[in-house]
Amino acid sequence: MAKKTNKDSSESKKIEDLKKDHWEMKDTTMTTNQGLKVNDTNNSLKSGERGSTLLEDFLLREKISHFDHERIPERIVHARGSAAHGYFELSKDMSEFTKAGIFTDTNRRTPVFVRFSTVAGSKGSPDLARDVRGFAVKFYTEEGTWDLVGNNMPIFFIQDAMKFPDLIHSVKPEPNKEIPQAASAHDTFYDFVSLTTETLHNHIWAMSDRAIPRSLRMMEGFGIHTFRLINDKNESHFVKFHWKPKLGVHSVTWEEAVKINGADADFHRRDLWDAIEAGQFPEWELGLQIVPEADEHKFEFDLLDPTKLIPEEMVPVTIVGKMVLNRNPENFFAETEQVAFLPGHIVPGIDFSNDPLLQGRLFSYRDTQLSRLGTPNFHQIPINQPIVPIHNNQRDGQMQASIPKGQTAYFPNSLSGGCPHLAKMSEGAFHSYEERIDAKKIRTRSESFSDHFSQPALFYRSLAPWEQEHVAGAYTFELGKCMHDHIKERMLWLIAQIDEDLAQKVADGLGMKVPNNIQKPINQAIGADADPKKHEPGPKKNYLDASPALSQSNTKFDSIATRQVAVLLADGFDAKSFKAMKAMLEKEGAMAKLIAPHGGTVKDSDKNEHKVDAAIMTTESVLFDALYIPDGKTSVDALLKQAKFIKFVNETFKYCKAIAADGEGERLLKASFVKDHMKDKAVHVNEKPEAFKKSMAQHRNWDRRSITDSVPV
Ligand code: HDD
Repeated sequence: MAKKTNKDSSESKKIEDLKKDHWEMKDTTMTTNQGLKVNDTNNSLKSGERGSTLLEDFLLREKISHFDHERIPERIVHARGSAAHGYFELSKDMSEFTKAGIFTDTNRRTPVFVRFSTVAGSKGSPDLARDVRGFAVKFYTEEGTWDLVGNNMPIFFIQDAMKFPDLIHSVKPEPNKEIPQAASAHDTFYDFVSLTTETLHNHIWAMSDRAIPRSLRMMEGFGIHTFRLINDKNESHFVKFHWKPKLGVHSVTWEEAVKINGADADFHRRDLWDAIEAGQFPEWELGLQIVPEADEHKFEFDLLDPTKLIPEEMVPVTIVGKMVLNRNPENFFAETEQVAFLPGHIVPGIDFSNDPLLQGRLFSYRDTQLSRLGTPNFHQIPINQPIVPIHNNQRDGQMQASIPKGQTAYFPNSLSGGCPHLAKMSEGAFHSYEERIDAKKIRTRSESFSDHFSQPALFYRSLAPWEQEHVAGAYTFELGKCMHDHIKERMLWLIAQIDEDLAQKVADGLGMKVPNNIQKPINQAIGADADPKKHEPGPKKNYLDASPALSQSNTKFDSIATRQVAVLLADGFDAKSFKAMKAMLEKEGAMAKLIAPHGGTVKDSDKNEHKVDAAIMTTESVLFDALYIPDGKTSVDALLKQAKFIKFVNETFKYCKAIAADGEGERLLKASFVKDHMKDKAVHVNEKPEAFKKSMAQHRNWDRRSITDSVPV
């Protein structure tokens, strides 16, 4: 078992390590990269005041040349991302299953660096694209670095890494016109999906609200693949990793997402940064689903198939610890851009399974860092360095940043006393799990991977009615953006295999019929000589009526912490009602943001000045979780003069958010669509702040949704 460590010193190890590479601007004089003091960085060296610039100007050349090379290739997928530092702390000793120090030492705080991302869009694409979110965690453990490179959905689109380039080429902008950016709603993606039925499970998740999170802090994370845990007796158990957010799983609606992308393309990035700066540290529990080796074949699906989840109702998730993100990076490029995650980075006590998607990933990530970061020495970049020392005979290469001493760079040697010498397993060396293998070398897909409809159907059945409506809306939107009817028909036929009502709703929206005599789209993920019948997805099976854990309607609704409340006000607003509401919001960790007809400050009825957070022209309702209008005649008179305040109220109502008004504030509601819905359970006029709090904690009042289509915004 790993030795016990001190909690605080272990958490700060990576932070201290990074400090060696920090440098500050404060109290410094400008120099060149050679340390030469610079006295003019504004003018090039010329032959006379109005003459040509001289080639001799090394100051100009150094500055411009460095600038010319400032960019590196963006990630081929997951280019758009945001990251933070933090720690993982174990609460339950798991030494029965694994010898990994991170899962056996409850005294340890393991430093982590976590990067969240969208998949399809470029580096500058908007945050609220309908997309899977990457959830990559780098654990700097005492036994070396472990990367858990997951997503916010528990399954993946394809079963074999060999299909990854096809999947990504189909969803990326179409190659002739480089359109559309950060969007799956186009023909090539649906051409591929409809011909590759294994994609349907991840695809229906991507059509659900999971693909448009309210915040990166409010989404789950999953390791997806089945991995192995290995204990000190070298026994293996299968395991799946789950991250569960403390704030619950919450999303925005698609219409909001579209508007947020225009109002604040950095919505998620800003939200993560601001929460950490405000000391509201994002937090997740880590849960493990553990399956004994002996139970490997007890399921209706194959544990090695990454398009399948193990319902929590079949194998419970054991919470073993928590992760807290408590520090923003110092520099986006040095840390967030240059961090390199590799699923192949594991530590003793954790091992791979034969999932063919995982196996291919073990190659791809190292390979991609070579072109992205340009050198096999990418592990020397500060953010990528482990917190334990490295000793081996690998040498040289571009950007070698360390200076290995001595005469030898080979093993075995006697000239360096045989060092670095090999480590025994008893000294903590890694040793691959000795899985027994007796098989033919064969290029095929296991027939046990052929059920493609049962789990999408389980997912859809498990959703609340409002979630199901969002799924139907998403399919309709996405297919509505496709130009080719034969692709839409194939999709409708496939959706009908998942759920006939769902297919009918989508067909109605598209103005089409669900085809029943279509030539079945066969599973094309097979070789040219394989027998398609053996791989054809059969009709859906029902081995579990519903998995409540899959629905966001069963998430946490116990807190309004970090929620953003728009307070609409102008000079003369009532000091007393505002103070009571603000006190409640502050106590609960929510943020009151003052929105006024102008920037600067506003005065309350007691003549106190308050700083305005945003003038109405610079902000939009979709950036907030709820709305409050304090009492005050002159204040509300001023709000009524600008139609955008009424739009603000209408939109807040349309997207089913909580609204509160005191005294005169009711007049703004009465001037809006809300006037006929004052009895709505999440509209609070002259009620105690507690009532507003309860509605906000529900995230949305979905009961309202039957009327919201008619709200004119
Ligand atoms: Fe991948 C990046 C997650 C399958 C090839 N992937 C990347 C990132 C995440 C994932 C979160 C961004 C890491 C970061 O923030 O730097 N990828 C997944 C998950 C998968 C998956 C959860 C399936 C379960 N990926 C997958 C396959 C392949 C790749 C099958 C190739 C065969 N992924 C890559 C890559 C990337 C990458 C091209 C691009 C940038 C990078 O690696 O560092 O190698």
